[in-house]
Amino acid sequence: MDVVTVGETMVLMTPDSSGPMRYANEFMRKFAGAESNLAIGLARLGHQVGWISRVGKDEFGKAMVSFIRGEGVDVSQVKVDDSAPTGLYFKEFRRANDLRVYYYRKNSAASKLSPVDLNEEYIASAKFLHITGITPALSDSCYEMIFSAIEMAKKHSVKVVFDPNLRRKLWDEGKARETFLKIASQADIVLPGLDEGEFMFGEKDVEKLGKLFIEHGSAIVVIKTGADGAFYFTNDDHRFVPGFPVAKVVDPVGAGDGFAAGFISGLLDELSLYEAVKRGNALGAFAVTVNGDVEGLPDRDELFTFFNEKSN
Ligand code: KDG
Repeated sequence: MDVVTVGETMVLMTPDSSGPMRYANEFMRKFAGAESNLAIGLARLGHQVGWISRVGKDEFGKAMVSFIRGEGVDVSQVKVDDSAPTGLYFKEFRRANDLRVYYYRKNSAASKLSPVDLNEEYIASAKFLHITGITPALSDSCYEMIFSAIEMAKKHSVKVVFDPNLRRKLWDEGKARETFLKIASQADIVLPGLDEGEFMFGEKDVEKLGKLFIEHGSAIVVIKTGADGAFYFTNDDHRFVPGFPVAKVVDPVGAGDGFAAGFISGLLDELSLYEAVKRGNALGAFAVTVNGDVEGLPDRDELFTFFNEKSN
């Protein structure tokens, strides 16, 4: 296994029309979750990825697992729970630059994830463990599970990648900050947006922020600044890597997961940090061009064609 990730995926309902959702009568049904988005992005690029989760014993759970398996992700560690439903969320395109999400995920099957759902050998078989700051917000058992997963990874020298994915609707602010700082101090690689970095350390200046993350314990931190690009920092190096402008952003949700998939793919292919961040930026740009979190993510051929076109 190249990468193992763990977290909740939900049924995603998107109205066919924009505007207030109360007037919507028709919806598209998709699946989305930061961790499975990352897994799908990596699988499309040919990497071996496993997703650990729980789904309800219901039609949505069955369809979700088929979809993620169909994308080439290993789902052998997904458990089916007959006492809780698969989570659901709605994405409302209210008006330009006003996208809202509504969760129906409380007490979902995935919120019952706990340390017993982790198979230590499975985690040990990976090069990277990917986690997000969404999962510890879902329940006490999810919180515990995340720290057990980190502990298992560290025990077997599996590198921990932390993508904060701050979802304010799920958190008490103080608890979120404390949890993110605790995870960041244990992670090898942290991938915050600039706003998330500011949330964690109360610092807006990107150079100072990069330094704070490194002092806090990470070997690599990549601070994303949206379409502009991203800055990477290590103990002895830092650089800005420009992004790829997109003519029309159709759906910004999932851009960060695309970035994480591209960046980790670059590390797996042993690219330089600069090139790995560039691949992350490219996948972020692909993700936003299509409605849905993962539908726009490229396979290897599409990605290389994109880079060739950009260099001509
Ligand atoms: O990164 C996008 C995902 O975060 C989103 O589609 C759903 O996982 C999700 C969440 O919890 O918000």
